[in-house]
Amino acid sequence: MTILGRLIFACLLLTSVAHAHVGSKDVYEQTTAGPYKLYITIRMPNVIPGVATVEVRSTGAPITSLQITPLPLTGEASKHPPSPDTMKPSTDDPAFFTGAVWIMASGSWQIRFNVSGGAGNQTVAVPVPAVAISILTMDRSLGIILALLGLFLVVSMAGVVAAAVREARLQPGLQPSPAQRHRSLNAMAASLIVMALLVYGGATWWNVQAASFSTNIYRPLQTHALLTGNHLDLTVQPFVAQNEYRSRPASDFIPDHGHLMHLYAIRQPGMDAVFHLHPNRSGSHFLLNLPAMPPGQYNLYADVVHANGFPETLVTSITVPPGMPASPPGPDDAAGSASPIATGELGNSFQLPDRYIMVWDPPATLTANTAYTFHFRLLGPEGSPARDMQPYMGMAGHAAFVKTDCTVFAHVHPDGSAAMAAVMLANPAPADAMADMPGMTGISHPPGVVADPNANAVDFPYGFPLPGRYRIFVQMKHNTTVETGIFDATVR
Ligand SMILES: [Cu+2]
Repeated sequence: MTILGRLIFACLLLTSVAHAHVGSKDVYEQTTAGPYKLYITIRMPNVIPGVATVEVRSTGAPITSLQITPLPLTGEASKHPPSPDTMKPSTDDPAFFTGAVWIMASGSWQIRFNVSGGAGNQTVAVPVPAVAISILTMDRSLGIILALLGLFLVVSMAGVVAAAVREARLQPGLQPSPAQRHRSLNAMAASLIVMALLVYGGATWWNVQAASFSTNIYRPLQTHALLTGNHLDLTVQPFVAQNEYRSRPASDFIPDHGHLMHLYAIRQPGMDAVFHLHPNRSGSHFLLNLPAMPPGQYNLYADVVHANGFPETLVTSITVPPGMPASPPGPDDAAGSASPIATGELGNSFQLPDRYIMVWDPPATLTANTAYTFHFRLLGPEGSPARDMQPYMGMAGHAAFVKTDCTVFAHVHPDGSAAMAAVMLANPAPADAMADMPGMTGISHPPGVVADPNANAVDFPYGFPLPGRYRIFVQMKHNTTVETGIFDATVR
């Protein structure tokens, strides 16, 4: 298969591995708690129950003690936190803390941080979706060793039973009679049958447990796309589990930075056209009249957040035919284009259609599973910093990190990779802090809002989950224009 063919093939298979985001389970958050500034990395386990490891870098007021508590994000259990665990400061760097917490059940969780220092005590919470994404399998050689040891146990047990029946009541020095030998053979056969039944029962129990665990493996809600003319109809199917707690409806979504759904459409395989759109809900359908789009196959990544703060990225695809009719884009919709990934890496300075320039100041090296702050700036046509900046959907910028084989998709904000709606559930704002932002009625003022027209730079905390090639789509707004800068990254 050619590289192109393999890419298309991988992209068509992508729905099998997914998460809140796709293939990007760790949570990176940059948060402030009073005078304290924390860069938090939460590495979620692949299996539930499992251990989440937590790292915190403190850059604000000095911290003397940092405690962490895992608890459900919503519901009665969220009001009764267990006793907290204390994070350990690093011996070489007292501003770097590590810790670990057990996540006991799947669902919408938060990790609460109790921060203490000279500037008093503060609390801040980071939402974490807890899902099993793999089954731990036994190493083959370990399995063979254990099977041989098990066989040895069964055979020795039969030997012990046979010897006991044959010789337990025999006087020293005497030989067992033929009748005793006969009885001992019968006893050995009977004990082998009993143990075979025990082993069989154990294996059946194990298989039932393993089958029930495999149904716990997370899959995003099934989503089907139907394109008629330029009318897109996304049908979202609820996930119904025997255990009601694990069910996920398709009708309980809450607005996340002003919209029930944030839909990224990325043309395949070149990733050379991207659209950030906002369909409207009608029952279990999301509807949208598409703007002008170049023809081709598009992967759709739709971010939604359930009422309990559990975020999901729904994945499907559409084929846009040549000459598709076009509707005017919505006020928050944005589009961008670049040369296809196969034609080589884009530079760190991206020329926008209105002659503005978006610049990426990349870290010196990029390695997988490392927490970074991604820094972007918007320059005017003369190359000086843009002076007409506006918040885009309440924030200084929005970024999507997408692996070129489609196995990773993460929609990240200046606060981090957690869904903004879940962050707000985890950190309810006091009533007087409510801001009346257009389209965000009833939602507390999101952190990270830019009100300064000269603030032409944005930071995104994030870490790539896997080595490979990625395309980064960054959106910033100036005046009434939403700009989409596109950059390439190779991660080792
Ligand atoms: Cu966003």
